[in-house]
Amino acid sequence: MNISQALYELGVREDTLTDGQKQQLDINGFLPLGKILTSVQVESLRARQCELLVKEGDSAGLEVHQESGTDRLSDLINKGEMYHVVITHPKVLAAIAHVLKGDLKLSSLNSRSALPGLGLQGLHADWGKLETPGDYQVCNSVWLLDYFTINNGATRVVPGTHIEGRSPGEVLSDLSSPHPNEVVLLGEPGDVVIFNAHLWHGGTLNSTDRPRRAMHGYFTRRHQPQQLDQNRYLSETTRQQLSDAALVVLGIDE
Ligand SMILES: O=C(O)CCC(=O)C(=O)O
Repeated sequence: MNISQALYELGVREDTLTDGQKQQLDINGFLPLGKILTSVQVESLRARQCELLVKEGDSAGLEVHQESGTDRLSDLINKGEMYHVVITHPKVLAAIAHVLKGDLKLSSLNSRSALPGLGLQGLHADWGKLETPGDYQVCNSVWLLDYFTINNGATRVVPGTHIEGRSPGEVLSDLSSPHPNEVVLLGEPGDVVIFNAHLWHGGTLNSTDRPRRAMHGYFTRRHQPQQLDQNRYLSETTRQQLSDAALVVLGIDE
């Protein structure tokens, strides 16, 4: 099965996104999809995250990356069936497919909690210079497990910066300061926001007394290496749980 057939099988159609939504992704580089997860799904993801952070302790996140000021987990596709919605939800896949021209696979599924008083990231893009402008190679989805508010470390984005093809480091003297055009992504638990990962973005400071929890389903073009080698990490249990179409989205060799 190829990726077009897999996306069709998972319910992605030409009209899964409206023309307005596609335009918003093209022009602004991000698209809030609203509520994608039920409160039961959110609860089960939060509970599993808690459990994994305790179980993995100092090794949590190591498969991909640890970051001070945050709790991170990686390889979540292999850590519970509740995570598989990230690679099977038609609206999410339609938005990713729009940015990546239908040529996609998961790169990694991680969670990132900005800890109280911490979590500020400099503005960055997840890719360097593109050989062909507009030929985007990476696209991200943020899955909110908490409210994202103006002061709890919500993600900020700078609309339109994916088009210009310059990295924030080339243009800005201070990557941590607020950008005059930035938009902070506010939302509710269960919401998903898609953003073109060439867009300048970053986590903000969490000035509350509770962690801000979210997951990042990061996708790339099929010929690119994955942030986490999904073929190497795939467990037999996960293979049994996933449909053939989902395995294609995961980038598993037949
Ligand atoms: O969690 C966030 O708000 C943003 C995370 C991010 O951009 C990153 O880890 O590169």
